[in-house]
Amino acid sequence: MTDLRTDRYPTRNDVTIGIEPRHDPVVWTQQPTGGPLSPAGVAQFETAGYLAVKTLVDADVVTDLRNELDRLRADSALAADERSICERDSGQIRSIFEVHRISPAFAALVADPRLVGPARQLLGSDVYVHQSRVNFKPGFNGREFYWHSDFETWHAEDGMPSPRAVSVSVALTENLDSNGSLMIMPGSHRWFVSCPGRTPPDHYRSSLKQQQIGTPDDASLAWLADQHGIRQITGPAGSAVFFDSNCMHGSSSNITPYARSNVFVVYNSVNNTLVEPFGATAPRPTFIASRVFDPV
Ligand code: 6CS
Ligand code: FE
Repeated sequence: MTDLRTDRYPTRNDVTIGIEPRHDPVVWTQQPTGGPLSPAGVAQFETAGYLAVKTLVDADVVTDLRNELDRLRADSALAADERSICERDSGQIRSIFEVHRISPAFAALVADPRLVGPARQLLGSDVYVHQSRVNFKPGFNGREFYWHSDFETWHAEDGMPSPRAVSVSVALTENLDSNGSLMIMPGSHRWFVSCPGRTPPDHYRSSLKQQQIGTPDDASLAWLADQHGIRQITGPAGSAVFFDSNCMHGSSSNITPYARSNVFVVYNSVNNTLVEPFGATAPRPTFIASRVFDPV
């Protein structure tokens, strides 16, 4: 069946790969002062595509979430669940998806006004949880997350129409410049980079371990890095970063003894709910991309 929709962000599937200006706003709110972020914070997010917060979550909540991490990691039934993704070589747990439906502690976190408030403010609407996950990035064996735009994947594989979604990454262990902390190209969110290749069937079974399809070509990455630079986001447990769905970001492998374990919550606007994928034959499972759009 030919897809007659106009695709405003064509990618993969033999489209001409390249870099196009973003066709949508970054900050959707009508009242920049109508929410927990200061006008300066909103402006910084708009310009850089991300906003780092030194202390978003209190130490006692971090302790609870860390204990929860240990409990989830030790749960053998969960290890066999498709929501648990193992590292390609060590077999250690790399990520657990849909933690907000698995764990009451993470369910409370996604509803915490310190996370949801800024998301509603930036997206200018009610929001629902598109995806939640813990990325463990264990010491010694935590493998990289190669450069990518989340929105490119969510558009191609989940049918997300526009980049009207924001991720919050909360550090549950210290994010150092040595243990594979998040790298972002500030300002890259204003460009949409179409990627080469075609989406294989059940792509998530490999992409969540090591993403190859949906990563930009070297020339586009080099151009973006030359234009915008690369910033490393470090901070103590409890620190966080809000970042736009279309930021070019990635993180290196962790060969230090110190795990870099973060929880990621992705809020999507209720005005941007998923349709059919724009660059894949079938939608991904709902533990990766929720198709229940009830506002938080
Ligand atoms: O495919 C996804 O939805 C996931 N993959 C990456 C590398 N980042 C976003 C998300 O966790
Ligand atoms: Fe990502």
